[in-house]
Amino acid sequence: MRQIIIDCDPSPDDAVAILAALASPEELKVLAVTTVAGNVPVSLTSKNARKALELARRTEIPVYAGACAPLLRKLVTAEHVHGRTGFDGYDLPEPKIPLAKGFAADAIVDLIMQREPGEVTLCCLAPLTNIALALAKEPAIATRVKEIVLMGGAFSEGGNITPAAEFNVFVDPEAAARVLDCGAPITMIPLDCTHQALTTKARLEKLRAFGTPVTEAFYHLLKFNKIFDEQKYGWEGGPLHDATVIAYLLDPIIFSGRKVHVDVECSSMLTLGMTVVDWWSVSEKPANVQFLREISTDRYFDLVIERLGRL
Ligand SMILES: [Ca+2]
Repeated sequence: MRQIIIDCDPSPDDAVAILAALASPEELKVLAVTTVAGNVPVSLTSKNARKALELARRTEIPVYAGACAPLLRKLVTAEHVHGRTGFDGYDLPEPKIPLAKGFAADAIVDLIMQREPGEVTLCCLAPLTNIALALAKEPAIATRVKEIVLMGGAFSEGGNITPAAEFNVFVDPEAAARVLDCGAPITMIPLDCTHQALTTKARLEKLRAFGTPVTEAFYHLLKFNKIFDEQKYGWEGGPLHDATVIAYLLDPIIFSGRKVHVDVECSSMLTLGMTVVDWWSVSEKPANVQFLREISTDRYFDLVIERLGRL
């Protein structure tokens, strides 16, 4: 069984990832949820994470709030996609559980260092600010984690916040660069995969058919959440980005890719936050990432929908 920490900025995608993990107790043990500023400010991502845990009746899982701004830059958020609350589209009750005491990056360090090497997997669904801060406090976490699995970046798909950059990397490119350089085993799931994974009407109806409070809420949240993407891209549905990280842990065969070197552009005005993927190893730099480029979308949705239906 993998012990995981989920670092996130909930929007519904992140919440689907959290709930899919909680619905998989044979494979995953969720040690904590840590939150960061990203899709919306950290006060709201921290609230949304707790709403998701209360919906799943898993209020024993601690939620630690983390960084309210990127390492060096002003925060860029995505209310234009997710609505003002980050959770627009379905009214979940205000959370009753309090935040856990302490700062997310400290909790990440403690949870990893208190365990044996290779026990904890970091699941990163947001700008990587908390992880970079944790590495700054205790660089040894890079050699203690089993793996870092992150949703972020893009290769040939282009960007979703600028023409060149994917949102999570763009918001805190210095943090992303620090994490990619840390030496831990890293698996990266970019837009090249997630833009194939669309919440079509048939998939959302299949989710709703379970008829539980969880599936009903996420039917509406995902439906609202994907309106922007449907209009922007002209697709039938929007990408379900973040749950790919949990799906990878549960069934890695869903994905394929290769080990490559990835750098992050941190200085260009034009391509800030672009992930430069050395697919053909032209730089001969050693690989720092397992970069996943293909996804079996039906298998992905079958898995995620089945897990949410358990709750
Ligand atoms: Ca996210």
